[in-house]
Amino acid sequence: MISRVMSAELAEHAGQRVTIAGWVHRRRQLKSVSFLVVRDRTGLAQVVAGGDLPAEESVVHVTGTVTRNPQAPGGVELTEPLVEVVSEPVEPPPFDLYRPVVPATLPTVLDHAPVALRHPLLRAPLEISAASVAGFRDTLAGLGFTEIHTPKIVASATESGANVFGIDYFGRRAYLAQSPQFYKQAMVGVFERVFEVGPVFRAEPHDTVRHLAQYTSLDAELGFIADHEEVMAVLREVLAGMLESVRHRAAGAVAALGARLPEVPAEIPAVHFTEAQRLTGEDEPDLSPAQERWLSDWALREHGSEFLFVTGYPMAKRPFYTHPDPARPGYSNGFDLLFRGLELVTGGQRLHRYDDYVRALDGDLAPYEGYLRAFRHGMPPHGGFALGLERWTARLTGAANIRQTTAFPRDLHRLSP
Ligand code: AMO
Repeated sequence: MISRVMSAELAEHAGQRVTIAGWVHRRRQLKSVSFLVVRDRTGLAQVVAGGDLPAEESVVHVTGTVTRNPQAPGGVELTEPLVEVVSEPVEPPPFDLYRPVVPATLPTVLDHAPVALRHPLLRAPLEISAASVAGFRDTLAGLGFTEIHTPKIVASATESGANVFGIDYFGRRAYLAQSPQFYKQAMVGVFERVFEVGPVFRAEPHDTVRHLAQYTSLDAELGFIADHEEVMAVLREVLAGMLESVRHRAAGAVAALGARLPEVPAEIPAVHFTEAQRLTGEDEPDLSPAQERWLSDWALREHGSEFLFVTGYPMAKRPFYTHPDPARPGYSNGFDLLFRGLELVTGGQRLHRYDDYVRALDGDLAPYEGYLRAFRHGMPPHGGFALGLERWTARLTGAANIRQTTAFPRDLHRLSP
């Protein structure tokens, strides 16, 4: 094969003979002329072809002359082509991948994900995810954070015992990690500032549009803070950096989906939990999804912000590692971030003294022995947060279901593909 030219760069080669490679996105046999549309990772290229055309989703190399044609995508097409079929499909795709709108329901798309995701509109959320993660990494690296990788097979539940997957580990009881919480805290003792991008597991018994049994958690943790507000300030920078990266790295996907990207205010508005209860007129110890939606609408109305921090959740509703508010000990130095009606991030300040952990765990230390070792050897005041990548992408793209933003979702019913 002559060195390969990508479809997006064809116009730079007008008049030359070049080779492209990709999949037959569409074949169109008209009366006087036939076209092949070839799809590669950068887009589509039109080929003016004669004779029999290979089936859709065939993998092809096409060598042809780059010829200007204002009507072709990108203003050029390949003429006088030599088409070599590299790999032929065994069966047609489950639906026409070339239709501008996806002509299939979500279950059909998910059942056929390895091929369905080739549709440009189904691929687009994954491009936005990838760009978001790149922005997360860039921003935190720029702020002196070190990327870490922690075990996903662990000895104890981190968040609550209720939704943890138990597994057999060489004959011992073990669990799939619900979060990297304990390890990221321990690593503050090593690097001061750390982050992780990784899978986490929740045996969610609910079949909802916002819960998965495995999702990608974007975690950060930092030491030497005064309180949770410093964590919130870092999170603000991270959100801005993620959006900046999406604008640059995934502009095509954003345009294809018509996604409206939010502004991140210089200071994201915050309400205390008790104030949120007063505003919504309810006094349950947690916020319901309806309250989260109401508060998001309120933040947009009152502060022109699509993001809202709710701070100071009751200690009773937060995990044992949560630091109380020194001024109001029944309430925490913890926060949630709501984005477009949904909880996107949880975070806060943590306990950092060994004796505080002994009290918080009520003496039941055995399952946490490994974790607690960090605190026996001096830990600075610290805190952090975790952002659910699929929820973020769903909210950015307007996807009604979180399953539209992950290639191979895992839920109550889905273990394959
Ligand atoms: P939490 O359990 O609130 O906090 O999770 C953090 C964020 O992860 C996302 N999320 C989910 N996304 C998809 N499917 C699920 N089943 C699911 N569960 C949670 C949400 C949520 O805001 N260790 C703490 C974080 C911290 O304090 O640093 C934790 O895991 O977007």
